[in-house]
Amino acid sequence: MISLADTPLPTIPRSAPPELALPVGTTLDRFILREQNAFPFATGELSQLLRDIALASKIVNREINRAGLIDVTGASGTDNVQGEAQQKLDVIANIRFIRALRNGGEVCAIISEEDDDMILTGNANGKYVVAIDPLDGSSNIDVNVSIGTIFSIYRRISPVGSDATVADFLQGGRRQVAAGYVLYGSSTILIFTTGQGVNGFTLDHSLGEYILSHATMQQLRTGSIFSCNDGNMADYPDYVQTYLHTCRQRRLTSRYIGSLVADFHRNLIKGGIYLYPPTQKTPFGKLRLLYECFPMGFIAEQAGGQASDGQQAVLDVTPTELHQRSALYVGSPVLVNELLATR
Ligand code: AHM
Ligand code: MG
Repeated sequence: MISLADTPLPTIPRSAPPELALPVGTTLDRFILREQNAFPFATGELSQLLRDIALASKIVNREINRAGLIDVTGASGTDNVQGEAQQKLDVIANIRFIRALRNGGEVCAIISEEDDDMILTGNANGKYVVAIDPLDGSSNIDVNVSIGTIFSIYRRISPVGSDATVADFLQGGRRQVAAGYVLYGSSTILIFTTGQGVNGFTLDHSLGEYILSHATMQQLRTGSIFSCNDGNMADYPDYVQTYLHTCRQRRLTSRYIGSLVADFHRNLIKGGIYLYPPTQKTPFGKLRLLYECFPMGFIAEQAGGQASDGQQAVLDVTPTELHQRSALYVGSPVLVNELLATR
């Protein structure tokens, strides 16, 4: 029998800022409150917004888990703004997140992968805007493979009390105040950053609570995994093909799920590089800058990783359109730099 004396004490990572260091096992609510208290003038609105996202993700998680039972798999019969067929769960997740953010009151506008136009929430006094991919990795929904939610939060630049504008979303990746993702995998995990490092919270289903499980996450400097859609190889820029050839020569491991969240998360923990280069079909890259590349770039950099569009740090790309696409190379800094050195 294990006695309490045998149970190892919770670890506080040495790199966590002292005011934010909390032991593994802390609830998300307590963690958010502690982060908020570290900022003397914080009003609690961003904290509430993060709680709204967490709540919506629990509901989406429930829908995903029941998917096979309640006829929510398969195509919905509609297309999104990119002309891609929407899955029923894409649509359901979109509704859940928008409803949570609208009801919360802190958000004045949302852009979503599933909606052509900016959505005004009716909360003109909300100080924040949110860019979201409610359910990423659509092709995996029907086959029980990991999928995710990705979100990015900005403080609005338009006057509080007025309607939000597109410019609120086009501030640039370095102006994000928070970003994160939820991975619906073998467990459900919420990872986010507010610019104070990256922390991960695993959903304890019996409690219905997210619990701090991955404190102060650090991207391994290097690794042995490369992740890309090999079928597109012939379309990739020459330098990417050359780099991938060297990965094979070095006997690195190829792992590709086809869900950005899942591929990114694995490489964050195990060390590796994720690549989505331009292709003939998607000459500017497939991934969306505002709700895929920027949030993942912010998380990567906060964890000590690197994210590039092939020309510059992805966070330095100037956005001009809400649904703009970008190439993305992200992960362990040694591997990303090796790739960029082959240009
Ligand atoms: P989605 O937002 O429509 O799901 O598309 C984004 C996804 C990423 O999660 C994934 O990395 C990529 O598209 C997979 O694309 P492909 O099937 O072309 O490899
Ligand atoms: Mg997506």
